Amino acid sequence: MSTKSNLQVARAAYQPKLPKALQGPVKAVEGAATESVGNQAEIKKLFPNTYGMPVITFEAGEKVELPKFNVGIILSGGQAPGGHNVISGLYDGVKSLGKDNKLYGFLMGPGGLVDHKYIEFTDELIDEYRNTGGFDIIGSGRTKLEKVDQFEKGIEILRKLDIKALVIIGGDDSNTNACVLAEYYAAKKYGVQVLGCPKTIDGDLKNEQIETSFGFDTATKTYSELIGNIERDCNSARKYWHFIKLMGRSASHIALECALQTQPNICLISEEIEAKNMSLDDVVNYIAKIIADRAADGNNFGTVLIPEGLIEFIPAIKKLIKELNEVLTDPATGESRVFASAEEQIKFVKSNIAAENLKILESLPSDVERQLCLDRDPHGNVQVSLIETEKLLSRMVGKKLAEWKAEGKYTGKFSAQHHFFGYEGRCAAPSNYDADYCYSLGYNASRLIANGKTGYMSIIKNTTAPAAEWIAGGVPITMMMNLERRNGADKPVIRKALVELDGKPFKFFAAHREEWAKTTSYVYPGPIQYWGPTEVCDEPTKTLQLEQSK
Ligand code: FBP
Repeated sequence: MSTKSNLQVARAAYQPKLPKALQGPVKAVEGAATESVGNQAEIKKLFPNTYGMPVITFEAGEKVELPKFNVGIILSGGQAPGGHNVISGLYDGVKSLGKDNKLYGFLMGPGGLVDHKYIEFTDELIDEYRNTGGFDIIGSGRTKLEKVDQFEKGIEILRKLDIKALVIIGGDDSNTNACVLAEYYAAKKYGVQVLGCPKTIDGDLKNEQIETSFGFDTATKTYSELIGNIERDCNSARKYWHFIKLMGRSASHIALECALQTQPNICLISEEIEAKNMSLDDVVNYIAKIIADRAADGNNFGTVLIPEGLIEFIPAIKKLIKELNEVLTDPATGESRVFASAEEQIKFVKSNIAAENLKILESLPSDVERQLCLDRDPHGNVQVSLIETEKLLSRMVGKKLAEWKAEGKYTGKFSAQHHFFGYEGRCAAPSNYDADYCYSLGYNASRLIANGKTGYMSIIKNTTAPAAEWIAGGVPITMMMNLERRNGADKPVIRKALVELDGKPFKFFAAHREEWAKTTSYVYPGPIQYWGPTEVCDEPTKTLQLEQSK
């Protein structure tokens, strides 16, 4: 029996679109020297070999014969739809510059480079994975590539395989590390170029040069399909409030995009909650009020979207979490304190945190209180993502509504259902947008390599226009950097992009949310379409459309 669906077979034959400039030989057009987004003097000092380089744009050029070269690639961090297309684009690009050129893939993330675990890509292998979701062709991992001994282990295998350039596909942290590696190899004159590629469903790796991180388009379309299906069920049965948590770690881009696509009754935006200094009780009141208002119209149903990082953006809880992280770390070793029992740990926490934080902690439901005191990640931080915010909020809202009912302020019925969408979308088969965007990012990386660039990220711009008009090039990674405090020290990092409250996507949402709260204005986006009218199949995210609208 075949292990492929008919859709997979047909999709394998899809030829991703390329920007016009990448359809033939290119020449690199260089802009002016660049500066980092912050702490210019410090970043320049830390990156003497890769600071200040110009932004590159590719235009049609003359064919140049290049000596044979090999390239390596790494998938880093969480999965995002389109990773296989970056690899197939890079493979095709590298082969188009010389049929004997080779592409190697390091296995299971950056660890594969350090542990010398790799494969060589072949036509057969690449053809198996064209336009498919997932990162399974070589796997991914979260090993942080940031230490000199790792860089040195890396150069051993890069030399052995005669690799001229390494492409790291990752989010802000992985690209920060790619930049550090590029600088290290340049300083050591090792002759290996290092390039990055912007990936993450979270959508928080973006700036003036990077329009969007790949995977955001497909993941949000997948979640929006599911949310739309729930909304239709909700509007049919008219008896449940659906509380839907959406992945995205810190930033609320995913929740906002899904709200723009599906017009739910409520969507919380963590960045706004922080800016308005709202308490958990304020958030609960906000939701309960909308539920009560809809109940007054006879609508005891609705949908609430909740961003994964919400809890950490509530200022009072943020302060509490910060103190919990501190008191549970042993200052002598920098490691997590060890306790004989959970009860002892809770007792220690409660007697060592400030009174105002203790009050906040004890105001939370007891299971959340326990989780905050006990569960830590390998870095000793509270595991905020484990908190089932969707259940926490619905429980607190239910309590509030019961109080209002007792006071005669609310007469409706409240019954909740809970959902968490994250892994459902990270490996979905890429939309046409992501298939084209990722293939172009990979193909474009081969041109950056051919032009001898290092410390650059592959970029494709103008992506709300037809693909032929997309602009290909590269941006120096140092341009996106500033210093941030991490584990008690200032570190150069790529600035994470949170939802901008004065940006067009949020403003559009804010202008419509009252209407969406009161009336049932659901939009049912349906599944991703691969063939059909271009306005259906090639539509970029609402976020991008609004950001690029004049
Ligand atoms: P990346 O930033 O590495 O792409 O990962 C993002 C993400 O999908 C977040 O949305 C989520 O919080 C996290 O990864 C989950 O991580 P894990 O895969 O380790 O469970």
